[in-house]
Amino acid sequence: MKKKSILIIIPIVLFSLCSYGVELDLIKKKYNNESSKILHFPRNFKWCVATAAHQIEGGNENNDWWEWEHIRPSKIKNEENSGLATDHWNRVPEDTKLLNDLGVKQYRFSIEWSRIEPEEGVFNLEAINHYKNELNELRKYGIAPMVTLHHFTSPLWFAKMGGWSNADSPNKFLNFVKFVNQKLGKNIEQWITFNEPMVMIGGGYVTGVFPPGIKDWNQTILPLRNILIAHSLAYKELHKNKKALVGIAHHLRIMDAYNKFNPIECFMAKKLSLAFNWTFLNALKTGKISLYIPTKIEYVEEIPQLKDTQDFIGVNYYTRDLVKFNPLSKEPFTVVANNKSPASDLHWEIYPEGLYSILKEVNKKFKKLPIYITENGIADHSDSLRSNFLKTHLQKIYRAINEGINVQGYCHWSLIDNFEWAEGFTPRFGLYEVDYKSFKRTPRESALLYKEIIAKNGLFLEPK
Ligand code: GCO
Repeated sequence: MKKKSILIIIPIVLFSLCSYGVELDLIKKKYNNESSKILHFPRNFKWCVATAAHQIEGGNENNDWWEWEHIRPSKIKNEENSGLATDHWNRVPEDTKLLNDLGVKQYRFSIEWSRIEPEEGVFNLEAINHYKNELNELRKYGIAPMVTLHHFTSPLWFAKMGGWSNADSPNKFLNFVKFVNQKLGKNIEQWITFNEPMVMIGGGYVTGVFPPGIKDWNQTILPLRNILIAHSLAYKELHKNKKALVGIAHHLRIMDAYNKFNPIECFMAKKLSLAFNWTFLNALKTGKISLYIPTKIEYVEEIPQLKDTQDFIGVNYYTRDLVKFNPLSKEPFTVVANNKSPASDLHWEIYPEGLYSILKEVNKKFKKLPIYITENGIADHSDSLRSNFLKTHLQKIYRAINEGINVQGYCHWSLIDNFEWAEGFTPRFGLYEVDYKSFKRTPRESALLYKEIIAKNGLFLEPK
């Protein structure tokens, strides 16, 4: 009897250790054998890297960001502008070879709307053929595309009509999506309609660091609802292809109180997280937009066509913010970085635990949907942090997967250094360094590590 009960107890203890968050790899290490030294990811796990058109192509002169970059006094650090960026427009075969050298299974990139539709209703066949060729290059190496249709930039003609504040903006976007789907849809299975809509709305209408540079909470409502509607129209259009998977790349951040014993900071951190992280995702699940930030904004609207219009959850994860309360200052609440922790060149805290928390939260809220990490990376010009950043964040993904969370893939941001929006070219996010004079791409140590991880479909467990 005794022996039998012990045999039953051991697996229960092991499982409960896992479910109480003991890292599975610690248990694996205890039962050390050759295979347990590698954290093996699922066989069909999609190793990927991500980029965005305006940040790498160069010469995107016909969109709102190009105009924004040339406003004086400049809105961009060091008065820079995207200019030729990394000259990717002229180097697609070369850069696709870098993807193949890394061994990625998937490549997330964006199609620049202002190239495809330079004037309203005028579609550029040369531009669409350029992207058709890019898809052919990828197919040569068996790399699956994940195509982003809107990565922050809009055509100038669209911006001039009021951009996403214009009630007709969803239909304008749909015309573009229909054209791309008609020309390229049969070669693309996975789509991202919008990249980080809350960052685009926050930057464009609250902080003013993105075009159109408005600083008015009340002016966030129209763009929020129009982008959601635009997404739902695109979702329907793209699903004309039965195999299409359509989602959004959401920027999800951990928001904690600066002082965890300060109830006001805890309260506000929760409200900001709910607003920034979950408003959009919840709306695409329930059809109800519910945005509330105390003293700033309150907006609720039911739009039934939004309901259940995402096939996966795209997670862009970078860091954690801390919410500070100072009743004496004009702006009592501020969001700051945690300067007590290791951080990137942009002073973003390196916080891999946050990715695990986000994955658990997404899984709890959207159980049935697969998750793709659509961006994760670090500004690290010396490449002294990126390898450890990769390992620690992948270990958290590994743990989540081993606890039954359905993470299907990981896109590292980014393949190559690129134009980092209002920060200009200084932040270096690339696995490959770019010399902006010669446009030479040079693999960093971290690129070799990522290549090895992909080849092994897993990562080595380091002796502690
Ligand atoms: C974003 C975008 C990328 C950035 C990357 C680093 O999150 O702003 O998706 O374009 O370059 O995230 O900030």
